[in-house]
Amino acid sequence: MGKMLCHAAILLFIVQLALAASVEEYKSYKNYKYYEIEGPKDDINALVVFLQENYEVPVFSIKNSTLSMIVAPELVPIVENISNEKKLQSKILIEDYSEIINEEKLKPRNGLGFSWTAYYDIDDINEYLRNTSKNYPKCTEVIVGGKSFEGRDILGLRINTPSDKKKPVIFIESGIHAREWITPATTTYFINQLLTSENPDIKALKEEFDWHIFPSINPDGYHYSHVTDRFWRKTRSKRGLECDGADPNRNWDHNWMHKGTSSNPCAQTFGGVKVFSEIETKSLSEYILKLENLKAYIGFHSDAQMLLLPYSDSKQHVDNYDDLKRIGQVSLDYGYKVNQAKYEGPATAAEILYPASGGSMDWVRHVKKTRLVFTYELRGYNFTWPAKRIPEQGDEVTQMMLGMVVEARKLGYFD
Ligand code: 0X9
Ligand code: ZN
Repeated sequence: MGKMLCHAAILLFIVQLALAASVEEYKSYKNYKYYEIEGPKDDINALVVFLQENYEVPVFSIKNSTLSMIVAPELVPIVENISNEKKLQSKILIEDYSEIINEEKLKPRNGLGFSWTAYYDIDDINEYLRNTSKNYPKCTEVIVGGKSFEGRDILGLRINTPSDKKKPVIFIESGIHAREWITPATTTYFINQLLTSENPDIKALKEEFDWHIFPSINPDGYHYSHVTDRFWRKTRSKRGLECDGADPNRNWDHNWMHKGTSSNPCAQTFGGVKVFSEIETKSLSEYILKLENLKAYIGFHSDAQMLLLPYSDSKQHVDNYDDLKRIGQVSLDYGYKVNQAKYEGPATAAEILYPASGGSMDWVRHVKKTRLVFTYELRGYNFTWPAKRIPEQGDEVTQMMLGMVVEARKLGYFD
């Protein structure tokens, strides 16, 4: 008996150790610097390749030969040395990035329920969807778009006001990239607008379509970006000792692994071990395949401030490119009127961003043959955006959806 108890105690100790090791600490990004570096294209590219191959750079982007990135304090001497050697113009714009991250953090709930002046983790978003379906039982229902690796349901809200007619379906995919927090926030804002706005145009927008809206289709990654690493992008799938996760916007079964994607499991754009290796993309694709009368598929990302058209890995234009360009331009014009924020495009990602294969939009267009597919890259600063300014983008996106529908209808896409 004594021996058994002793074994049990040892076992308990081992389990506790394992649990302690598996709880990852919150990554504060204390003293991480935000850099902008200008110089000849080749030198800039060489710097990015060198840093990426040898160190961890959580966020970087290159626009008009300016490199923006967030780097760890211990990397500063290395970046400075290379910049001096190559005569690159480097400046630190933010000395401590943790201040930006903390500013964005959850506010206390104050018993006021869900709002659009704070960012909420996945459980709160799902609770909002469930509560909303209870508050609007006649025209809404909670829908399950699929499953996540950690066993969460991918929840969405269907808004379909009762009618004798079969309505065109519009699908909204949001939050495929975990760290793009503004996308779930504007998506729930848009849901709220559809359900509560007194504006006759928005009321018509609600009534004339069968909306399937998913604020966060990568719920594990989104949760991880709240509790552990603000700049997490991928899913949270695990493959033994390999780096966790895969990029869910490189994992769909269209031209998988062709361009703008990596076979290195630690890379931000890791395409997965095979097509649809991620349960999130596989199960959501099955949901989409079953949808009848799907007329438009909209994806929300941040923060390139662009409107992207299919296909993402080619500069070749689809047969209805001119229509998509016209519809997209009207959508952007509607959005512009709200805050005078200018978006690039509409154009293919290969033309104005970078070529990237295996994305959801391309798969929907190619496999499901949906004629209207758009990816909106919303606004932001290195994937952050002040919580108090969520309504600004929420109103912009609402008008963009209205403009898209108005012009697409004119061109006969919902007949
Ligand atoms: O790289 C991406 O997946 C998107 N940019 S982001 O900075 N939000 O990660 C661009 C998506 C373009 N569309 C597809 N690749 N389908
Ligand atoms: Zn994205």
